[in-house]
Amino acid sequence: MKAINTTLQAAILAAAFLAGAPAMADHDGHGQQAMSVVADTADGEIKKVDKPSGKLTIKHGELKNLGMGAMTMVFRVKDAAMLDKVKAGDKVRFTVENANGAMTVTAIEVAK
Ligand SMILES: [Cu+2]
Repeated sequence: MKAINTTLQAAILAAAFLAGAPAMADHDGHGQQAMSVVADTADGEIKKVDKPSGKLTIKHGELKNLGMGAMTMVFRVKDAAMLDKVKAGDKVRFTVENANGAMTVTAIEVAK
């Protein structure tokens, strides 16, 4: 029975490796993010900075991974410090994650 057990263990290890492979092949160096999180990066223009509620209104270009065309919408920000980096009228390049339906800006920088 020992040989059979070893074969079974090898098969389980192979299956575990294959199941993990797609996460390691993630794009743009976001390999550490959970597989349930979808993210994309787009250009946009800040329309409003709402510090009290920690939200940004951004007119954004297409966010293909998130299934959105160009539009103006309100995003949450992951870190309140992001609200101090931008002001209405700024052209920005930003990354959005859809974490369980909550569109959250996880990175933002003013386009030069
Ligand atoms: Cu949108």
